[in-house]
Amino acid sequence: MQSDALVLVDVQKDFCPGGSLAVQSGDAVVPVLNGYVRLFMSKSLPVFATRDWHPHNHCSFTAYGGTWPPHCVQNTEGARFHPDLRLPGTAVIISKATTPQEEAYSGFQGTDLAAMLRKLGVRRLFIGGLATDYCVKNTVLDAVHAGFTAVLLMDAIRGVNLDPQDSQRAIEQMLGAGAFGITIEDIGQPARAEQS
Ligand code: VGL
Ligand code: ZN
Repeated sequence: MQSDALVLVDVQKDFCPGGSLAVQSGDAVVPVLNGYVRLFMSKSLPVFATRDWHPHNHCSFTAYGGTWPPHCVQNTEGARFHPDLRLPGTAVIISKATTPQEEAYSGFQGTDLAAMLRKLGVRRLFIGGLATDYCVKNTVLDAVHAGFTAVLLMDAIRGVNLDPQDSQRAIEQMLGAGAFGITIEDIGQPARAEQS
């Protein structure tokens, strides 16, 4: 559909195994998201990728009164997208939480994302990535509140789970707010092993 866009949330090294704020099996979203990217590119639909892009002294870091270890610091290795993510050259990168004093879990918060989507005539967003219980959740909820139809990619999300139930609760909250849940088999070919 002409009014669809794919939104990849924070598929960054620091949220994957080996990173400073690693999400369990965070890297498992990568091959699945690559399948969605292929599908959207084949239909010439826009792809957006958000990234957590913190200054070194960001308020979410423990040393500055926050709850997280330093992660996704601007221009560091950990802030890079996962190397296996096949981000198209045409993908629009949305940097968020870029100022020291402000946390922003949502890709819409303090960014041009909504304006860019509206300019393109996008009405429905397919959203997946990291982490289910923080940035995916807040991005999906903001999408719904901004009037977009939000489709949660159930097979391409993983959560931090400070409490083991957090991801499940986040999913219930998103679906309860009006988001739809799908897997790639609902809209494309069944997933196959990645070709190298
Ligand atoms: C995120 C915790 C801290 C996320 C970002 O991308 O979900 N989580 N910063
Ligand atoms: Zn962060």
